[in-house]
Amino acid sequence: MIDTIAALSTAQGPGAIGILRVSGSLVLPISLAVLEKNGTPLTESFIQNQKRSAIFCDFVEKGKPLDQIVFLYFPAPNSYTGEDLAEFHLHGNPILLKRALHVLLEKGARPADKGEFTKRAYLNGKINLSGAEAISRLIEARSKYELELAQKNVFGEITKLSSKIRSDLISLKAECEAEIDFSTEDLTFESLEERKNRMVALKNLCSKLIKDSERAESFILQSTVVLYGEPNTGKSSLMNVLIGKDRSIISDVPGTTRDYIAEELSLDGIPIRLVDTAGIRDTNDTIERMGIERSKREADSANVKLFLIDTSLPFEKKTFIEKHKDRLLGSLIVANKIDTKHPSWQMESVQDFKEEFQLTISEISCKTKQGIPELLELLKSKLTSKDDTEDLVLLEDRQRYHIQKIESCLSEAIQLMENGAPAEIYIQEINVALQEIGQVNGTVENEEILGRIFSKFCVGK
Ligand SMILES: Nc1nc2c(ncn2[C@@H]2O[C@H](COP(=O)(O)OP(=O)(O)OP(=O)(O)O)[C@@H](O)[C@H]2O)c(=O)[nH]1
Ligand SMILES: [Mg+2]
Repeated sequence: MIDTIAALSTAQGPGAIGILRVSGSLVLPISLAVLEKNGTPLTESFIQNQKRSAIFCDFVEKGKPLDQIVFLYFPAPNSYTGEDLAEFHLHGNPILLKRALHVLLEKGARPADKGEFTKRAYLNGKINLSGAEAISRLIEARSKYELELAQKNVFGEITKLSSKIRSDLISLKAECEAEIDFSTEDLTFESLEERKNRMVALKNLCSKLIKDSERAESFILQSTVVLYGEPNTGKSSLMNVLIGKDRSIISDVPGTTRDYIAEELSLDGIPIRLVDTAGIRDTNDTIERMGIERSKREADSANVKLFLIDTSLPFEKKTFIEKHKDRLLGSLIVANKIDTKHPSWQMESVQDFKEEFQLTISEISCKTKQGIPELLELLKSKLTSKDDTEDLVLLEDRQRYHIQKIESCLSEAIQLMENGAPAEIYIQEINVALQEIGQVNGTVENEEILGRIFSKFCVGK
């Protein structure tokens, strides 16, 4: 007898439909107690005959219809959790859904804990741990980029990688065992060297995975967007417009911002660190020069650079290119002050150099806010563009921990081999690495660890 859990599986708040999900041994009796069609309770054989099909019927409380619903019954083991499971698709009114959930609880279900449906799916072998974690990430993803990484993992990227690591470790282990059990006469220097190379390759794969994943995470956690350009182009003004408050001092005196200023904000769910910098110019002022150096460093490490230009000044393409050519390639140029633009600034006349340097140019005015929504769209697409991030894989902290352990086991084994240790000795390291890789996809049985993993989920998942 498996206790029966129930929860709202769709988002809180009004919606066209809201789905209540129930899983466990009592799914069928509970469903029979609340479902009617044309005033007659549904029968068990009717539901059994319509398994995994939509049944249009009424949800009733003590004979009183609450809603017309679509009901789906998934008998074990062919369900998300691997247990008997039912979905009640009601109209998405939060009060109605709360009432209906209450009725299901009265009939014998209990409220599900966070992630309990997925935890049951894992315990019943429906999904591995990496898969479960990927689903959680998929649901919670706050940006298009994070979503893409989560999708890769839902479709088994981590499982694939860990299977490869596992099979390489197994063949290394088998080779070492053969050497221990049988004669070593046939072993040549080349075959040992070849084994070591394979260990090194596997260790490098783990290191790359960890590094890539850290990079992916830094993109997800926070991207840095730097505003840079010559003094007085309106960097601080744009900073204030984007964060919606007067953070940076604005003045018509060039060199107002003397050091970089950073603010954190969220752009449609993409967390960014926005940095206003000191205008870049030649100066004899030591403090300002230090500020410019610091600003350049910020710009170099940014994910996106917004290079501001002042269109109220005469614009001469040749001089501009000469002055800035090192920084132009792939830049996002923000042509500011178009409310008062000089006749020499024309989008048409910069078309050719736009192509040459693969520039994106956005015309804005911090004063009238013209072009700001378009700039924000551009910025968002830059931040979530795949470019050089296409191959990255995202490991959850737990997975990264195990991969790191494998990496250090392999380092140790390589070191031992290089010092002439026999296979009996370094096979220990391979054995530990094998235990670790098992944990990535899940041979985790420890209730506390599982509790920690699934508590990150939302209720109803
Ligand atoms: N007309 C007009 N003036 C602007 C616009 N944006 C900024 N300004 C003015 O340009 C001057 C310089 O603006 P800041 O934002 O301080 O420029 P900055 O690039 O931060 O300058 P530094 O900190 O000195 O490098 C100020 O007088 C602003 O009011 C705009 O869109 N239109
Ligand atoms: Mg400034």
